[in-house]
Amino acid sequence: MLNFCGFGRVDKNVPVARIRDCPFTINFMSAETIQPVVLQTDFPDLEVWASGKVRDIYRVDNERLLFVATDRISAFDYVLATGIPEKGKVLTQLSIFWFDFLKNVVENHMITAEVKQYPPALQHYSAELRGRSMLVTRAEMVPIECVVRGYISGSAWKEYQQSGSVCGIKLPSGLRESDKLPEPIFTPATKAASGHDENISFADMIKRAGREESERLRDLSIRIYTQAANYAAERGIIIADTKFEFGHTAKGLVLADEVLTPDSSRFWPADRYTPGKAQESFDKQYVRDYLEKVRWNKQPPAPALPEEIARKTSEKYVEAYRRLTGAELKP
Ligand code: Q0Z
Repeated sequence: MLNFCGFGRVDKNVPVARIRDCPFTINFMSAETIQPVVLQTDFPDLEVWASGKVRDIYRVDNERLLFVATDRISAFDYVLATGIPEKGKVLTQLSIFWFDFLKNVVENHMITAEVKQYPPALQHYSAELRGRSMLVTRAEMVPIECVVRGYISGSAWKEYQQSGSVCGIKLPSGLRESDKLPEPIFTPATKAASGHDENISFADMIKRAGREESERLRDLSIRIYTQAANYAAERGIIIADTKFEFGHTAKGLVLADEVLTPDSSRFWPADRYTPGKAQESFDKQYVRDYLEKVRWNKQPPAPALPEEIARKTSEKYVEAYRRLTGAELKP
């Protein structure tokens, strides 16, 4: 059983917040149901395949896995004590949107997200799984994080200031933090023992994955990013950078894991874009501002968030989903 949790480890002994429809009479005409925030999943008859800060993967059978996105949120490397309503649904449904949007460019690992089409053994979890899960084909994963950057930020900005290069790619001099790059660059990384990703050069990637595969992954990653970032820009969201994961299945090379979500990418609100400094985060800015305000020392345990911060953050995730897809989040 793999565990990718690192710092954000969720204690499996903590009681589970099961999702159960929670009826509240809103008015005389209708009884609406409120879905509780999901901090943990627990499917006792399924084997955990991998667990991350935000998502849990279960083994369904030899060929298939079940991805479940919780409402957990991480900031400054730790999972916070408070969940963000709807966040797991946004991550799942945004990935589904992008898989469809990108199907002309690349195959993907998704089988279905319709719970009714899941195997019979999963049907008694349908309430927990609806809207936030995906049945996928198990893949032989490529052990490289395929990162594409259209703007200079984060670890790339640090590397550039020290060396003028990022992952061995020489960049023009005089770039400011958050500047748009002349063209998107491919900056692969590996999962280091520390749990943090370590940037590697393309030459290093070739040593690990071979030339043909590396060139294919690089060209595909750049095409995917370019198509998605151009689309998002028309909708007021800058995708500054993003991380893709690929795997091999019977279909050949497929796009796997989550794609182009706020958790795997930097989303910036285009109308506030101001190069020369770090940018506001589309989704996590209220959370970061709050954690700075209370002067959390960034050591565990991570604090809880006030209800208003969680609610406003939830609204940002849902807004990103709406802007990018033009549709409402499904329940
Ligand atoms: C993805 C990860 C997560 C922790 C394994 N189709 C696939 N087949 C086999 N393995 C994976 C996939 Cl996507 C796979 N990860 C990354 C995701 C929680 C780690 F939700 N690990």
